[in-house]
Amino acid sequence: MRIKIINPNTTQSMTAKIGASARAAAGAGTEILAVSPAMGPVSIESHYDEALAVPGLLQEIARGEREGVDGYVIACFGDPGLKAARELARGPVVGIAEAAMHLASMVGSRFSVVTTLERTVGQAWHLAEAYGMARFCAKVRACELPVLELEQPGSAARERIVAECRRALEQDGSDVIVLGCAGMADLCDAISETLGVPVVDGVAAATRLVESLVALGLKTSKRGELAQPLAKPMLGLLTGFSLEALQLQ
Ligand code: 2AL
Repeated sequence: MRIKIINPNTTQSMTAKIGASARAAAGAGTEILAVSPAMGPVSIESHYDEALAVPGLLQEIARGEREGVDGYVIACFGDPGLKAARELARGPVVGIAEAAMHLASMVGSRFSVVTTLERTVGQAWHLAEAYGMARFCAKVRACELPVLELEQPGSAARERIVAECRRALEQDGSDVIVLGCAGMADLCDAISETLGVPVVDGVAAATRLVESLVALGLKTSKRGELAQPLAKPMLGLLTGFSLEALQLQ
């Protein structure tokens, strides 16, 4: 099967890291295509960034549909554009926050999310509530770490994340850590080994979940809310986003 992992930000080094994490998680015989959109913000750490990342992300879903991709992962912890992507895709689409929170709820009693900037904490709570996961979420913690610092060799990112994870286990009453950014994917095993608790990287979690859904023949339901959007003209800068222009009708 072919699974497309879309890093909705446009930083190629992060896309390569995300692709490596997905490949390490995927089973033999699964082809992983890791991409970032042709346009959009270099990192996503505000509602504005998130909104502007979605058009490029949807172009990648549309391209995947034309190429017959079996399923998709949205590899940003805000799960931007998840429902819109499901409307375009025939196969399953899973967001990394959604995947990580669900799997974390199955391997412990309560999890703490450790994320980047304090300003993204509200969005993580919003998703936990939307997914019915808030009752498993003890706390969402931020390291006050801009996303792109995770890409800088020699930055203190890893130490700051480990320190915050330690505080989470000591103070939150949690027994599982959820990493709150796709750019933390490469740190997962080392943090788990250091702390001795399960640490869930959403990229690996979502990749395995999409594989399972595809293997089970479970596609996105096209009855009701997630049916293909109604065809209509799009004006201005968005003319290329009509279903006709995307060759989806
Ligand atoms: C993210 C993420 O996963 N990718 C990105 O650009 N921003 N999430 C976050 N909480 O900062």
